[in-house]
Amino acid sequence: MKIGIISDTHLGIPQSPFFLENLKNYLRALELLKKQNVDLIIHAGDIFDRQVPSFDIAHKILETVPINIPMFYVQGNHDQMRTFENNPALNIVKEHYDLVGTYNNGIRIYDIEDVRIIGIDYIKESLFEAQLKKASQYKTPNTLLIIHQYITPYFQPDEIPCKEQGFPIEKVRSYGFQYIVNGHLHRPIKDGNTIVVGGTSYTRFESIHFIEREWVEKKVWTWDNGFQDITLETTPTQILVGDFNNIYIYIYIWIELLIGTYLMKKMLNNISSQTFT
Ligand SMILES: [Mn+2]
Repeated sequence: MKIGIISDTHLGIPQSPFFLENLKNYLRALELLKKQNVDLIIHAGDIFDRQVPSFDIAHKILETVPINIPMFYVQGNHDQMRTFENNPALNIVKEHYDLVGTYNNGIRIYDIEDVRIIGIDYIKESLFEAQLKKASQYKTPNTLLIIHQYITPYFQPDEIPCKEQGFPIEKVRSYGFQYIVNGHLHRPIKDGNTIVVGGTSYTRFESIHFIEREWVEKKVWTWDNGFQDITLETTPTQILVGDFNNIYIYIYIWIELLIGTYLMKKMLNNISSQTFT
């Protein structure tokens, strides 16, 4: 039994030129995993880019990029959509994909053969340990824990502008899960039985994840009693590096969002999955 793992696809990002590239990378990632004959795909969060996306865009994207493999998904900080009730992101994914796992006490659980998958949706760092504790009550000897958090040392607090300090991986490990999968951070890392999946996408924050502005290699993973990485062939895309303390950057981002959303709607009317093959 083989499981495919992807994360941070940031679909529907309304900023050009990321929108089309991210859609292409998502399709490429799914194709790679299909070739690996995976029985399940784990998505470690941030399937969509906006908490408040245009729903017709979200629907159209998932229609354009279909998969016929069940998906286990935890919600990232981007796709929680806290301004709506009942997590519409989840409902949109459910409508188009075979979304597996059920919530028990706020923890998402799915059993496949002798493997248990436990997912914790993105949560403020101050509340994360309580969720971990809850999740650990459900663990079995062969469990994959899926989270979407700022985890140190993979995350360095000065790396991106953020209010969180970062939660230490040692503390996560102390709860005894056999395998740990973290989304959220876009640079792929393997550290024993822990992986940071890394995003398939380009976003503005990506630039800050660069080491001396080199392109971050994008990866998807498989799990079969251990993690294996597969490099995703991508088209490097020009990224604007912003000074996030500068108010003009925020004005620029908002203008870009408005224009980007308009362009995206126009583009979506003209594309189909054929566009990417
Ligand atoms: Mn995230």
